[in-house]
Amino acid sequence: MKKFCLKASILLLVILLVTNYLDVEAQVCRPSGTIRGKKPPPGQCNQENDSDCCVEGKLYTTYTCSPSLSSHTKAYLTINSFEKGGDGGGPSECDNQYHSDDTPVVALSTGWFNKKGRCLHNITISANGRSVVAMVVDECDSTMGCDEDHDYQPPCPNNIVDASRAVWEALGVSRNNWGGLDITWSDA
Ligand SMILES: *[C@@H]1O[C@H](CO)[C@@H](O)[C@H](O)[C@H]1NC(C)=O
Ligand SMILES: CC(=O)N[C@H]1CO[C@H](CO)[C@@H](O)[C@@H]1O
Repeated sequence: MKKFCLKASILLLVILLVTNYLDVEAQVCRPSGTIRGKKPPPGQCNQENDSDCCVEGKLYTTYTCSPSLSSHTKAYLTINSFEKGGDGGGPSECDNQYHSDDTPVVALSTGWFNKKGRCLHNITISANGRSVVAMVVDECDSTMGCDEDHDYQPPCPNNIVDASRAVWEALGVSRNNWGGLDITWSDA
């Protein structure tokens, strides 16, 4: 009986070690939860430039992590206004200020924002054979959404670089294609 217990616990230990090792190896970013959409009150949720509004009852996945970084991390570029009254909501989280959309600034998904760890650091964004250096000024919150603080927009996916129009211009994207683009980025 005693011998069996020892064998069983060794086996269990091995299984735990192996699964733990595989997890670290794969650097998987799993969802952290879900949010159920609430209908924006009248006049809320600025739909300027195709911003999404939460749909009542719809489930949105949340993340505290982003995909792991490489020298050319794949991401999805979206457009945001960092100006007062724009679709970005309040001032930027890094410096509590608004920014002109004529300057190349971005918000990053929560995991990449790294608890303000990239605040006011620059990243290089590449697409279309061009690249642009942009400053990180804000978080695209992957952990929360569908509330007043987030202008009743859904939580951010975990792989977003949300950029001012200056970034879109610098990448040479024609105006009617602004809004969504596969890019790669790295720390500048
Ligand atoms: C990022 O770039 C801006 C504009 O070129 C520059 O003023 C700033 O010092 C840079 N930030 C860092 C941390 O290098
Ligand atoms: C960030 C951005 O491009 N905002 C634009 C959204 O649309 C309005 C109206 O077309 C423009 O004036 C903003 O510049």
